[in-house]
Amino acid sequence: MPSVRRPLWLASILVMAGVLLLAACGGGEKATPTPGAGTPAPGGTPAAGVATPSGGKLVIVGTEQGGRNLFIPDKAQIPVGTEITVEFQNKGQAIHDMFIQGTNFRSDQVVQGGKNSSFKVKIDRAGSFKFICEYHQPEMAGTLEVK
Ligand SMILES: [Cu+2]
Repeated sequence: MPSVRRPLWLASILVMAGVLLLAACGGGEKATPTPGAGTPAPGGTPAAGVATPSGGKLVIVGTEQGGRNLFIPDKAQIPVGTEITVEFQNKGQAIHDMFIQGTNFRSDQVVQGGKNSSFKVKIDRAGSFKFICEYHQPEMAGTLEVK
């Protein structure tokens, strides 16, 4: 009788989902970025969020926080077919760079701590592009939406 089998089937799905959820929560991959790791936290840091161009200029920061190398923010959005100046600011101590994969657009290959590197970007097709620091990939990466 299907009326007997169905609840069992449902129950096992629920158990599996529960196990998956537990596994997802238990995974230590996303260690919470706890403050106090010597991170200078300037008031105006654009924390999460998505960077968008202002006056034709898009600012992306590269830095280190809590032993990690990262872009802040790690999401940006620009209009399709429009030239944008990306100002990559290295506010960390290590060397970083910024390269938009699948394009020829990139910062200087060596951007020392405390230095900036500006470059022009114009992408004529909509899509999602990954940008990386070539020194700290895959950890240091972000996503540029062109739409
Ligand atoms: Cu880097």
